[in-house]
Amino acid sequence: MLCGRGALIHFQNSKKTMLSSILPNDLSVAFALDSACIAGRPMVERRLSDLRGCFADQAAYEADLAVANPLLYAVTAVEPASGDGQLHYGLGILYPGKIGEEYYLTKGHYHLHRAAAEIYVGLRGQGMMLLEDEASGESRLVELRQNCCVYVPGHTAHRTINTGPDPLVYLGIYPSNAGHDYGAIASRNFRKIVLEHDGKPFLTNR
Ligand code: S6P
Ligand code: ZN
Repeated sequence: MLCGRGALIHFQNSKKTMLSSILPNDLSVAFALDSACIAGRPMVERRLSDLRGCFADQAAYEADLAVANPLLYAVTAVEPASGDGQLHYGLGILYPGKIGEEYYLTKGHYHLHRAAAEIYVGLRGQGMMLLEDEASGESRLVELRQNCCVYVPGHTAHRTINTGPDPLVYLGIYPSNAGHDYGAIASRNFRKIVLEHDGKPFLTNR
C-alpha cells in the first residue's frame, strides 16, 4: 500500500487556495462504508504486527501474533489543499476484536502541530475514543458511533477503540498542517486502557 502519511509537518504556505486549484475529484469524494475505501486512493493499513507495544497484555499479543497477523485498521487520507486554513480528512475502518480483554485500537497520536484540533464523525459501528491531555495527563473516554461526533481539542492524544461486534467506520477532519506525532505515545503509551468487563467497556489504569 502506498503511504501518504507519517510524522511530517505539512507546512502551510501563505498562498491563497483557489477553487480552481483543487482537483474536481477532491471536491466530492464517494466512499464505501463496508471497507472505508475511496476508489483510486492509497489506503494505509495497520496489521497486528504494526501495533507491537500498544496493548497492555503483551503475552496475549505475542500469542495471537504467532497464529495470525490480521488487519486491524485502515485509513484513507484525502488532502485537497494544504494552504492556510485548509482541511484534510481521513476515512478510517477499525475492525472488531480483542487482545486478551483489550479491544482492538489504533496506535494513537498527538498532532505534530499541537494546537490542531480534530473532529471525528462516526459513520458505522460502535466504539470509543480515548483522549489524554498532554499537560495534565487527564483522560476522557467518549463514545464514537454512527450519528455521533467527537471533538478532539488540540494538545490531546487520541486513540480510537472498537467496542462493538462490527467494523467501526469514521471520518477524522483536521487542519491541513496538523501532522502526526506517534513518538510520544509509542514511548510511554496512554495512561489508561479500555477492557471488556461483563460484556461492556471499562476504563482502568494501565
Ligand atoms: C488523523 C486522524 C485519523 C487517524 C486514524 C488512525 O489526525 O486522527 O485519521 O490517523 O484514526 O489512527 P493513528 O493513530 O494510527 O493515526
Ligand atoms: Zn488526529
